[in-house]
Amino acid sequence: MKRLFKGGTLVTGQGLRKAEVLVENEKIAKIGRGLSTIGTEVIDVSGMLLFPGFIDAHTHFDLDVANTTTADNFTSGSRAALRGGTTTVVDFACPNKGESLHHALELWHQKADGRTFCDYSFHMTIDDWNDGIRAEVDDMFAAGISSFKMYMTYPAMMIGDRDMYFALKKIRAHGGICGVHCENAGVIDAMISERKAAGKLAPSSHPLTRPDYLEAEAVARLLRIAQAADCPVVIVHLTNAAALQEVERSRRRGQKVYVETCPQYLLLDESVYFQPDYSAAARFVCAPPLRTPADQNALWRALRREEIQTISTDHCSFTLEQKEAGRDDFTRIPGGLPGVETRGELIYTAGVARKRISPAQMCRLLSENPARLYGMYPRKGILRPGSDADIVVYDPKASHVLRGDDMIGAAGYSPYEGFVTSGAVAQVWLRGKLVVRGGQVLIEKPEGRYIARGKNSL
Ligand code: DUC
Ligand code: ZN
Ligand code: ZN
Repeated sequence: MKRLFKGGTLVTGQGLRKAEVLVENEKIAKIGRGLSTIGTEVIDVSGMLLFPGFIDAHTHFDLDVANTTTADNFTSGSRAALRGGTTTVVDFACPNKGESLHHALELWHQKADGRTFCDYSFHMTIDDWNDGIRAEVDDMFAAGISSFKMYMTYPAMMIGDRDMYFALKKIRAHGGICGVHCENAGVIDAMISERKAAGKLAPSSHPLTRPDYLEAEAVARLLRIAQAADCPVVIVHLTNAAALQEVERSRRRGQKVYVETCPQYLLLDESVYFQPDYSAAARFVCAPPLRTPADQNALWRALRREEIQTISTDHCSFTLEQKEAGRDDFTRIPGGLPGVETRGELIYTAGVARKRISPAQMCRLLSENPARLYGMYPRKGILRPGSDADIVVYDPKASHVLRGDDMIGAAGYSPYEGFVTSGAVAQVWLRGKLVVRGGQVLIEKPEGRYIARGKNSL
């Protein structure tokens, strides 16, 4: 089957290019001008932008958190992702402490295989360090898992400095990469106990007990540990200006550091936690918390200067009923926001249409850089001959209002209720097949494939 996408403008990591795209079965066969239409189905994409399928390298589907399970499993989460133009997700396989990495990998395959609408892969979480896990890291690379994750907070998953150092050295020996959730666990814990003792149990205590400088402290400490281990790291979901300064300091010393941020930190601010209505505030609880408008500006500036390499979502969805668990105690609110369904339109609107970033930068942030960083390039992340034909057809002239009621993800609400988009995802093609048109997912059954990954090439 040959299809010719004609009349559109390609968005590449270098800029815009008027060209036709010939797709043959699952792959891109040719890109050029005046390509022959003989024997092809012509897809008229006049006036449209064509992005490489977006990659979301930070999702949590079907994850048990705080005695509950995320609203989205791999099926509902990946359908929502596809609808928003995301054709590949990289989720976090997460062993319980004491369990093997192999067990976690098997479990995540059980959760995802045959149930996922978009292509998918896994990072592996390391929350413990011993000879067994050290040996298993070798096996992970053999299974196409070249990226890992560690937490500096959350008692169930956090790892100490010593073990983090050993784990980073091991990952470095393979040329792998590690993402780290950076927040200072001890002081956050102390501040939480102070607020609880004072009877201050509302959602407003959430940001007050997880301040920006305690994220910056953890970033600085991680980067010194990474310096000792001589290992490149990714600061995941970076939220604020103080943390960015620590990254810049370590880059000036010559360290290789990558930064991810998320739409919620660019578009929402901490004022939402101070609403008197519990449900209105609790729906925004995530960690790290939303920050200030000044932090948002610092993140946009850093995106424009290319000090931040990727925008993922940290999609970790809970219904408002699940968020009720913290009505009498903010620490029991399951943390996380839905985001996979809206990332592309949010970043196009707030970034490209408002001229904070260029279309080429958006292409790099959502597609090319995550593909390179996580070892999927050039199969994913770029429109070029030989690549998977994952294509987002974006209509820059359309507009619609984001409504929780219209979302197909399972959270049942959107943090971006009422947001007016500039442009819209018009079509999504997954490996040469039309899977979304006009907001409708057209396929009935999950067709996502597991993507074994190689080394970072960013
Ligand atoms: N933060 C959240 O809010 N949810 C999931 C994990 C995380 O780090
Ligand atoms: Zn995290
Ligand atoms: Zn996360």
